[in-house]
Amino acid sequence: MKRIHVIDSHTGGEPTRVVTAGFPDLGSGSMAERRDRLAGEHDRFRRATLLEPRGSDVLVGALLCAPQDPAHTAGVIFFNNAGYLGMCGHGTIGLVATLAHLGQIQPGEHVIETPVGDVRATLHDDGRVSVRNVPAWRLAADVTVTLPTGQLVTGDIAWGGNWFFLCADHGQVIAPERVGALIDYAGRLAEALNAQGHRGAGGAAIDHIELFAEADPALADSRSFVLCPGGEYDRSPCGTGTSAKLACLAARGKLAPGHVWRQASVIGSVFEGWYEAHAAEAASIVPTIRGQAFINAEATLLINPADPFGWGLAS
Ligand code: PYC
Repeated sequence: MKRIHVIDSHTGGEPTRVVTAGFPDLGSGSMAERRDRLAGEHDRFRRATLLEPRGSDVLVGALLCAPQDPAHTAGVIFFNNAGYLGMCGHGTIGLVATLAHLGQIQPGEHVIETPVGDVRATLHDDGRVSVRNVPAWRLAADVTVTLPTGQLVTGDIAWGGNWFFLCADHGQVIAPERVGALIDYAGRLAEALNAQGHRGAGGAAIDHIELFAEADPALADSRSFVLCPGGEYDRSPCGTGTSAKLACLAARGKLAPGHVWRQASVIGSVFEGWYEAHAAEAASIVPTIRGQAFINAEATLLINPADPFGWGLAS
């Protein structure tokens, strides 16, 4: 019997399953190198942890790793039902809340290594967590995509730790009762975007779609629906998506450094975000996202070798 120890939390409604023990030893090296080893040699552990029958498509996994630099607090590899994520904002908040729950960290600043770079997470005394993310930038402005219906949608392509297409002229009502329709629509948009040759830097697939609604001043500066790779939507406002949004606002001169932007998710949970100029890269910003996670469960997952679905149902 294999045993995988996990702690579940949610950040603004979006779950994070932190794996604290039970995955294979990935050796040393950067989180990107260890992620590649996990993906190439041990992907069944991702599937067993997140997919049915013991997981669900909405779960995001976070493998807690020893950091490469012993001065850092931890390393992490994020994954979901479809594969691996570069960074994950809500997941980093969940990881920090988990480490605090375990008594492994105290309030203050903690450097966390991710496959796309180090982030600085501050655990506040009230339990909120601020994540100073990897640099974010807008790669392309006003990119037009044609949907199979003939509809033209124009938006920006930006990096916030993952690749995003961000648009507002989609004509969709962004509301929780419409998530099924929004998943379908954003999925078609993602297919069209990639089929029409739009890519992130280095030819990376743009695998997150962010549909913005009209401002809802009583709630936040903006509300959005975010489609993640794997076809599920983010219940949180998406930390990397909010970072990409801040980069686009900064590039358009619509938000000054240090000003707080309140980003709401489709279900109404809110992250605060702001940015600093990037000292070395004028086209980039350094975003910080603040939110809070709550612990839901401490569990041991069991994988019985006799169980035909023990390593997860194919998704
Ligand atoms: O918070 O960055 C995020 C995120 C990415 C995918 C799901 N959540």
